[in-house]
Amino acid sequence: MTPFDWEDPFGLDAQLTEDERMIRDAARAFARSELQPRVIEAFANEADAPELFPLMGRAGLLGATVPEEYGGAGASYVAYGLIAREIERVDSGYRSMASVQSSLVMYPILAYGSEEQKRKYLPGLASGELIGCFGLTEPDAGSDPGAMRTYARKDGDGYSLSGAKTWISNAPFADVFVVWAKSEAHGGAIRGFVLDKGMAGLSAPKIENKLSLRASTTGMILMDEVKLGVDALLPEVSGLKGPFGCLNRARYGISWGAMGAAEFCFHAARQYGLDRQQFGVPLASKQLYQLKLADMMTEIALGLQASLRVGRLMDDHAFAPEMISIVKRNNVGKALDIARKARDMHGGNGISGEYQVIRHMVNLETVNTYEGTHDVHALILGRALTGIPAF
Ligand code: TGC
Ligand code: FAD
Repeated sequence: MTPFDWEDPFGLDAQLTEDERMIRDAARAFARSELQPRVIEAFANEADAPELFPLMGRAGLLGATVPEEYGGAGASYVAYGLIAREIERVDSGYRSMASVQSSLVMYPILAYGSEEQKRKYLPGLASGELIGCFGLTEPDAGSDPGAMRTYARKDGDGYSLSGAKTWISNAPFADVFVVWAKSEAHGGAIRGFVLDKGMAGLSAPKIENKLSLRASTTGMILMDEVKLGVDALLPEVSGLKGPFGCLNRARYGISWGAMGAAEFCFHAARQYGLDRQQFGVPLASKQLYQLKLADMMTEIALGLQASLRVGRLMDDHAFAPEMISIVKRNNVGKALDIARKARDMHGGNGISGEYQVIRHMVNLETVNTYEGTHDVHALILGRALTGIPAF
């Protein structure tokens, strides 16, 4: 009989390719040596960390699925998910920084950009010399991005872009801004534009005092008649399917990342229960404690298998966006439950930054909201189930 491995109940490791295992191990080593030592202080101080991008780039963690000719690793979507899991095992904010760069900035340039745009931006984004952000959400258009007001007027041969985006990861220190706007020249259709830091009329103030995801910098993108040439337009996509195509990739990565955060909390709660004595015995000897651990292990094992399945389908170009809604919604919701339980199982120590479970817990509140809220993904599934859009 095969011995049971509580850290890998369904043998996920054996379902990976040699390359995927190597990438996973490199991401794990990087997360341990570069991210873990700085995260407690970074979260406490709400510190900006643009210097992490070149480090992540050198470790091959940015744009993993992008072809090598543009500076990426040409790796599988499963490998990309494994990277997200290892980074988010440390902090959801660090995973956010990397997944925005890979899925929301590099992907649209690769999938919808001109050859010139790909050559201009992708190698620098892959190495982390350039930092990217993605502007879809607006103050009055969050779950309903089709209600956006940002507008590109025709201006000579090019465009003049005005509007405000909010809650934008990486924006305050970004070099490259992928912004979605309604375009006069295209009959009001939503189009993607690539803006460069320093353009007249473009600013990106930081949103201060977040109580979640504090290790990741978030800001606004303010655009006051920013003049753009025709070469700023992403030529190959029109309509909301442009940004949604990027969100598919990022949401999928989040489904793995959230499991990484959950694994951290589960492992911490298990060890705490083995070490902590109450009533003369380890807490882990109590049935209620074991029940919670069993539930955690079960949800993580199921969630990882589901993400692996969706990743394999993405690699085969055979996925439906609804599959991604299932894994984003379920894995993040389960991770949030696990983090809350782990916080409780640590007793008073659970609220201390040193034990780290409460940081994961408050981070996962954001993860549950961004990239489509938990309820919006339920409605996407509800539409698929009934044929009736209930948004
Ligand atoms: P709807 O009518 O459903 O669709 C409009 C067009 O888009 C197409 N489409 C998709 N294409 C590809 N992938 C998908 N997942 C797609 N979903 C829809 C659709 O076929 C249609 O195409 P066409 O050619 O017919 O025009 O659009 P709707 O306006 O009814 O919206 C529905 C809804 C609510 C599901 C959608 O708006 C939604 O997903 N809202 C949530 C918004 C969201 O997720 N925002 C995320 C902002 S970015 C972010 O949070 C980054 S955090 C990053 C980090 O730090 O990690
Ligand atoms: P709302 O849409 O106002 O929703 C509020 C509540 O109403 C939620 O509970 C929601 O589920 C519910 N609700 C909404 N519509 C319905 C409905 N039809 N039926 C029932 N309930 C509904 N955006 C970007 O573009 N780029 C980024 O890089 C980015 N990074 C982010 C980083 C952070 C830290 C955060 C917090 C957000 C980020 N976002 C980003 C924005 C994020 O995607 C939005 O916050 C999210 O899409 C929800 O929009 P909203 O905040 O306007 O909430």
